[in-house]
Parts: sequence; C-alpha cells; structure tokens
Amino acid sequence: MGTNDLLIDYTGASPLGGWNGSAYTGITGLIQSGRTVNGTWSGPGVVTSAAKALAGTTTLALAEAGDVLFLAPGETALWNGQTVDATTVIVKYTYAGDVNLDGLVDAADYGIIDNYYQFPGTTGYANGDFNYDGVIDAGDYGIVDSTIRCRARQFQVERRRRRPRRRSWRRRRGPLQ
Ligand SMILES: [Ca+2]
Ligand SMILES: [Ca+2]
Ligand SMILES: [Ca+2]
Repeated sequence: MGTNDLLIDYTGASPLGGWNGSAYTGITGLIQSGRTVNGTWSGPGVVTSAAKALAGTTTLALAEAGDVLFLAPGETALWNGQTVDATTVIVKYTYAGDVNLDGLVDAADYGIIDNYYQFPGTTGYANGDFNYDGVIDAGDYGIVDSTIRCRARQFQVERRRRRPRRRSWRRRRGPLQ
C-alpha cells in the first residue's frame, strides 16, 4: 500500500475480522501477517514498504468507518474525497498508535487505549492492539510513546531548520546602510 489508504465498502457481515484465540481473522489478519511479529512488513498479506513504517513510527491502522466517523446505519460521510457509508472498513497509513484515524497521535488516542487496557481480553487495533499480537499491554503503550518521542524530535529538527531563514529575513528588513 505504500503510504496510501484503502476503503473496503461492504454489505452484510464486516470483513474487519477479530481475534480467534491465536491470530486475527479478516482484514486485520491480513495486516497482522503482513506486518509480522517484529514489524518488518515482509510477511504475506497487506503491507506497506514506507520507510517510516519499517522504522516503527507509522503503520497500517484500520477501523470501521461507522466508529471513527460516527456514522449511523444509512449515513455517509466524505473521507479523503471518497463517500463512505457506515459499513466500510478504513485501512489508513498513519502514525502507529493513531486509533481514531485522524492522522495524529494525541490525548484522544491515549484515552482510548487507557479505556480498553482495563478490560483484559480486549483485542483489535481500534481498541489499542497496535502491534497486532492479540493483547493490549505495555508493548502497545511503548509504540504510542515512541511515536510521540519521534514526532517531537522531528518538530525540533524542523524548528532548527526554520530559524536561520527567519534571521536573514529580519536582517533584510533592517535599516538600509
Ligand atoms: Ca457499505
Ligand atoms: Ca488520532
Ligand atoms: Ca498488543
């Protein structure tokens, strides 16, 4: 998939899949097998070869459109220029730990994993199983934490790059000599 997203518009039973006790089924299963246990994205299934995904900062995340776009049965919404209905599975290339598929990892995502962490036996990416191993635990918190650290470093680099340009702009605007 590279850095692209994927929409699977279905009717009837959802192809999202769930945990069968030893592995994920459905589309979640295809991402789990493609991602591999170590996150190398070299397995059979749905994969991304984006460099940031190989580094662990980004991932393929998935959710029911009805859940993340708050759609009731029969309602539709525009998502990335496409009309989606409540019975659509969204697979998004995004930061690892982005639960609500808004392209950010922030307090809203922490809130969701904090909630489901309290219920042993909860599974699924949309509930906080970011490494697709069938449990929501410290390993998943580690993924969110490292994504946030990584993005913070990125912002620092960008700020440093911008500073010299601002200085030269001020000089140009100074009094003529
Ligand atoms: Ca549908
Ligand atoms: Ca988010
Ligand atoms: Ca997990």
